[in-house]
Amino acid sequence: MSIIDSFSLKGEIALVTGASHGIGYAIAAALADAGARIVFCCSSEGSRQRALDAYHKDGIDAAGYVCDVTDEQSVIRMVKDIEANIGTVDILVNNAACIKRVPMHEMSVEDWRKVIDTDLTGQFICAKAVLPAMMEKRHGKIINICSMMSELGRETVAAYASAKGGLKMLTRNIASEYGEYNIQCNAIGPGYIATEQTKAIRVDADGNPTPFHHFIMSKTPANRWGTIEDLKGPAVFLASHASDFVNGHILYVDGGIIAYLGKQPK
Ligand code: GCO
Repeated sequence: MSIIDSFSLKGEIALVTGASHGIGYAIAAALADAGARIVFCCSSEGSRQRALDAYHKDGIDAAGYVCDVTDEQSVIRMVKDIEANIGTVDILVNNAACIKRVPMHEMSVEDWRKVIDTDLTGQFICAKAVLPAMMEKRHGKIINICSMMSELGRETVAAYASAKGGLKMLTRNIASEYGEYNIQCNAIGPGYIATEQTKAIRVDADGNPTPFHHFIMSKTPANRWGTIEDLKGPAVFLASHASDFVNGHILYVDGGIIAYLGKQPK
């Protein structure tokens, strides 16, 4: 197989959760660009329709489902419908997530549980639903979307960081338990990416850079926020045969922030 062919996803079916916009959409578009058939799920019929329009406008023949990844029966129904009407899932990208930025001592248990359920339990449910067919086929790629918060904490994101830290270990455990079935489970750990999810900490009400923006610039060797484009190549790599011997790896796409102590004061 040529090195370029090893990155091809022709003939593969990819399920990307939370892929109506943002990082999930960008990763789905990249996998489609590499040849995969895209199936996505999102949280409402409205976002499904808007996403279908966007995918079709981008020339991507995607199928979309409304699915609550924290509801196992909803996920099982979706995966069974995909298997019956499209085919078995070769690639699962566990992207669906939420964040609630609240000082931990003020966070309600309900909000804590919502974040853990969506950002960790949902990934377990989706992986569990696609694993049997992958085991049968002795082929599968599971890509969890972790975070630099899988490694580092900061104020107000206790639930999110705990979920993303747990997702790092779920990634390693799936890799350990299912590697013998030729299933590789890895993760992408985005750094600070300019998306809707980070807008509130990036720009103030007047559209000016926040103090947090300048702080992140001082902590990121690349001296910029990442873009969703920066995540596309790593996603195709981890979804393709090019990574068949990469398993249990968290690939940080973070401009170097985790490696860096921070810019020294002049
Ligand atoms: C925050 C940010 C981060 C990033 C991303 C980093 O509040 O610190 O939202 O969590 O979104 O998850 O990997």
